[in-house]
Amino acid sequence: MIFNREMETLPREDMEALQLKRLQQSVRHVYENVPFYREKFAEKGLTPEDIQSLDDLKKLPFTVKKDLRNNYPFGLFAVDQSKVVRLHASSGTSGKPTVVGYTRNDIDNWAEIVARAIAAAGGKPGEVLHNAYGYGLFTGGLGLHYGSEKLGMATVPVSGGNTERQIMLIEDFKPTVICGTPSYILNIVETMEKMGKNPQESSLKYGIFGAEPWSMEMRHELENRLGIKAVDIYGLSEVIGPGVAIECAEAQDGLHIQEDHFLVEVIDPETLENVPDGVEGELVFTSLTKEAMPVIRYRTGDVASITHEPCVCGRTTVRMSRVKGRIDDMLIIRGINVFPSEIENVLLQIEELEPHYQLVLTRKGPLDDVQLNVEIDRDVFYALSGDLNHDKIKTIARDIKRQLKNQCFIAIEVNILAPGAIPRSEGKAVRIIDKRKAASV
Ligand code: DLL
Repeated sequence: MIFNREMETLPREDMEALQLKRLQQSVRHVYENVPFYREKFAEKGLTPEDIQSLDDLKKLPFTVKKDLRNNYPFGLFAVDQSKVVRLHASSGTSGKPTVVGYTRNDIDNWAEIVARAIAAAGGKPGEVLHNAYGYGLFTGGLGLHYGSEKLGMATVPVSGGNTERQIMLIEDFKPTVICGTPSYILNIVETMEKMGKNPQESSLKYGIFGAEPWSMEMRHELENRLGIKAVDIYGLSEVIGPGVAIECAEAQDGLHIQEDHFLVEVIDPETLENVPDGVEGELVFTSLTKEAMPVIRYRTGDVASITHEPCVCGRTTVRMSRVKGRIDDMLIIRGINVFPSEIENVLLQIEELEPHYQLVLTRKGPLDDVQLNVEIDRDVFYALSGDLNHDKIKTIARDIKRQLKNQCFIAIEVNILAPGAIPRSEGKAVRIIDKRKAASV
């Protein structure tokens, strides 16, 4: 067998026994090899012997992104540098990036994790996979690449950008699976349509989309326009990269966490206490098999919930809900909390709009102000002879405001722009333009 399906269907007791054994090994590994962890454990009076059950995980300190930055570049590595065969880094908006390292075993495990994920999403050995995630320091491109090869798929390492060429390759190589950020895939679909092609006639059957939040409405949009089944893949560099969790094509209802490699918790970000199944909070992961850079209770900043309910696909692993967004990206509009993905879900239900939007944050006196930029549908735009002051435009803007009020309980200003006015994504979409800092200088 190419990959270990058995691990996805283990009875709970067996999974938990395996997790405990691996947790104890990981804790010992960091305690013995990473001064940062040894010091943090010492502050709490802990040694690896204190981890006798999975519940003891709660005794361990959290790790946050700042810890990675403070130990830049290799301070959290738990193996000698001669054992490290790959480095990745996430860009980071300011200052130094966060760096992660992998041993050969880590790369092999990661490939297996992603191979499983692609198989769960519908990929099959012998078929072609078009990989439009960016190759480079970002984990998306190479992460999907190694998994796809491991599964036995002919992998097209096309990366992001050069969209017309991608479309030619899709026509000629006839992939069944396409991978990329949902926003970039939308860009590909739109470009196909502009070129007079019918995306539904392509060979594609499955999409594996992630690396950014996307709403259910965006899923419907991509599935309908491309004639595929689209599943959500989740991961982050600090924990390994893509493949930490994946939706199955059967249910498309929550992402199966690859629990033999990652232990999940959901915490209340204020109290830092664990919350029960079904309650939203911040995802926290502990790696169970990583050698080069294990993480203990890594706070992801991502908002989701988990469930132990069985899934129709037969996998027994815990599932997480789709990620609503990062805590940092949550907008507070006159006391109401809202994530851009929730706004997206409303916008995509409105027929007269293109599925592109941006939120612009500014400061008005002491208060934050949010404006929503959206694009009018191409056909509507031409029917109105491109007149954005037309009464019909004002009616549409009012409708958007009403829907946002009804469904997200927020009141914000809406600017309707011409088709194509919002920059298209070739990787992770920029949904929030934050002008507040610039304004206060
Ligand atoms: O985005 C890894 C990845 C690549 C995942 C390809 C899926 C596909 P980073 O660049 O470190 O790694 O960014 C990780 O992206 O903490 C989330 O905030 C966000 N994210 C990743 N997947 C999803 C998803 C990769 N499916 C950060 N839904 C994470 C929502 C996601 N957000």
